[in-house]
Amino acid sequence: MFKKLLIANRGEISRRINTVAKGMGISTVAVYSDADAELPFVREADQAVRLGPAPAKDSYLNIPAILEAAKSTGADAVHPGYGFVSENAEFASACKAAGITFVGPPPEAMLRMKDKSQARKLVSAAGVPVVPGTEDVLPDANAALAAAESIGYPVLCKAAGGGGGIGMAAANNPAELEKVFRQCTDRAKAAFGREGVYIERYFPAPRHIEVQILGDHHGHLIHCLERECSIQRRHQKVVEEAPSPLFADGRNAELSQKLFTAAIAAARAFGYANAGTVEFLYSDGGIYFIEMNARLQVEHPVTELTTGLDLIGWQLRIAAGEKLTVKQEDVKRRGAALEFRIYAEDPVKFFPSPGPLKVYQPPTGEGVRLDSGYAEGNTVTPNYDPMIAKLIVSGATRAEAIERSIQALKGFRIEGIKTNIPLHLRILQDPVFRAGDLNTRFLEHHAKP
Ligand code: MV4
Repeated sequence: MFKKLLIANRGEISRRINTVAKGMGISTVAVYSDADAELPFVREADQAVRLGPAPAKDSYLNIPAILEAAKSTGADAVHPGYGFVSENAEFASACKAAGITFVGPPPEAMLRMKDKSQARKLVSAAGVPVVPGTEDVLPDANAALAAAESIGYPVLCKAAGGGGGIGMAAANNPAELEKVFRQCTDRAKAAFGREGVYIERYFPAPRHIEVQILGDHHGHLIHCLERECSIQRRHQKVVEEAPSPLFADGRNAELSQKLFTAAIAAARAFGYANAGTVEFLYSDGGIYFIEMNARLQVEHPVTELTTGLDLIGWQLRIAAGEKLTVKQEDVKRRGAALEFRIYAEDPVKFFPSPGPLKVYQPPTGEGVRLDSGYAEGNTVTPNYDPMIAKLIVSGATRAEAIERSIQALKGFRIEGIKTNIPLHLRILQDPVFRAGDLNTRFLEHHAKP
């Protein structure tokens, strides 16, 4: 096992990785920017190294500074967390070249997943259902128009270099497609430096369901069931849960098996190892691969609480070359869990709300876990993502987890900044949410003040 782990991240995930690593006898190094010097993750690690000024490009995205911190402290491994350098194949390769283990998938697998059009082609060849669409990026608008005739309208134009919804645009007819194709190409070029665009059949209100994967470097690969992440706003997830209400109580068992089989086949096609997530859309009774993420996801705790697996612990053991000793048949669901992302933002207008946490008293209770990046007295700065904590609540059933969640959210005292806790309470009171009838447009129509 590693002797010293550098955690190349901040906030709640840095703290969580620190706790797990120390529990395995690994000593830890935090890295931080000037904006974060006072936060708990900095003082809780065994050592802490300043990366640079507040802007992410100077600190948490500053690859030379991170590598230097790892070398100067003698770290033998780096855990990137999520976001920042977590899906950067060049960073993973640079770690390897410096003799430091990157806790994540092989850089080659990361590169295979990066181009969304190539990823589609690769998994489709492996028998994974993908959204009907083009095999490759399209040379021009005429090629798009021709392809759309066989796919059928509406279609969605996506940037191959994109992901996470950046640069997508839908078209209902040929005239719109011509316009949207140019827009999407221009945006792809500006955002990703590459103009490749492809089209898919557009599902107007799908569910977003993803499958957790764990694989070791000895060929053993398992799935750890699914999470539903349909409750989001502008591609920012708000509430996630396991199981998906679509599959709760043994419903749609055949479809869920199809989903898990597809996820494993996709991960194998990428040559995946370590923890990863395969994302699918569900629409009209079918599941369709959209992309695979080469990182531990923000919402991994709902999987931990419902399977009993320690995902970060397995990431570290797998990265150290150990065998994944969990068999597929050992992965069983116990109960249900919901995760609420607590954002420093206005709960009605969604404006950011940085400021001092004058009062910060998290709730406790049966089945309540809080992964928080902040403590009372800290200041939330506008430099990074507005997520300050994740409240994860489990119960024997979804209904029990929902009731416990309402209690916990009502008991969460925060003064000094605005948070989206009132939004979470509105979601939990919504009859459509309670019925588990979710899709990615839920917040456009429900949980209104
Ligand atoms: C789609 C789609 C509808 N039809 N693809 C957005 C993020 C990116 N990973 C893929 N996304 C979507 N792809 C087709 N063919 C709708 C979305 C989408 C979405 C997907 C998952 C979670 C939230 C979403 C919010 C809006 C749109």
